[in-house]
Amino acid sequence: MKTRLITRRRAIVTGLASVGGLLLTRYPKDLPPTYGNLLRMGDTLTYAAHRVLLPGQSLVKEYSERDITSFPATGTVDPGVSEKTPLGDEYRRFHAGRFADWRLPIDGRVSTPRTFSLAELKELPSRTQITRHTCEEGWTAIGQWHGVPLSLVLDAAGILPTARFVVLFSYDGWIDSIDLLDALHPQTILAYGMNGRDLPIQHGAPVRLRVERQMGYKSMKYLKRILVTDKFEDGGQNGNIQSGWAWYTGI
Ligand SMILES: Nc1nc2c(c(=O)[nH]1)N[C@H]1C(S)=C(S)[C@@H](COP(=O)(O)O)O[C@H]1N2
Ligand SMILES: [Mo]
Repeated sequence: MKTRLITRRRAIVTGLASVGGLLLTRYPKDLPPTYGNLLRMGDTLTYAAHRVLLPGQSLVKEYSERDITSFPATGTVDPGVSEKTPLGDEYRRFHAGRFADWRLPIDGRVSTPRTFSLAELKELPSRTQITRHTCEEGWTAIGQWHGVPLSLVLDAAGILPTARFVVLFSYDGWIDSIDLLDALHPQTILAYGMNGRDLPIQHGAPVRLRVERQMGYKSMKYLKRILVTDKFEDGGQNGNIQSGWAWYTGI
């Protein structure tokens, strides 16, 4: 029984490896950075399928105002209360000052590492989009998001040609990353507004990421820092994929 199980598992693994191999030979650039990690095979399949099937910058569906639904808040709903850490204290101070002192650093593989205040982000050209959010817990909701395209912020910092990933850090200690194709996607925005108002605390104030072609948990709330890298970093202990989340969850 045991041997059969192992054999069958090995057959599945070999099968999937050859799918990976096929994609590797045909689409060498279409593999996720987690490729080769057996526990992350899902990444390889969804990432490769997306990269092969979707034109690079295809847009997700956008809705109209009458489609907007109620929107639950999940995970952290206030880092100032839930995070008993120096980060939580810092967040609480920013919150008390209506985020006037909050700064978003952007560093790493950029020619001009810099920070943005909320006011500075608001001065950049903005985008408004009404999209459907899909949570891995099984609910979806439609909301309107307003903010600055991440591509403009990356441009402003002078992204270097070797850059490949954008790592996001948050005030509740989450660390996650997206690749440049998602980072430069026109609907990937740093949102500071929701449904026509300032982004509420429970939805990620003062600024959250919206990355619309992936599951909801990739849309990091409570942004603290943006790091541009030329190689994949999993974020260590606080990295989302360390806690068992797939790195790529295209929808
Ligand atoms: N920093 C941070 N980002 C986060 C979360 C979180 O707990 N902390 N939750 C994630 C999950 S699982 C989802 S579904 C969405 C929820 O966004 P919402 O609370 O605005 O509905 O944010 C994602 N981004
Ligand atoms: Mo979620």
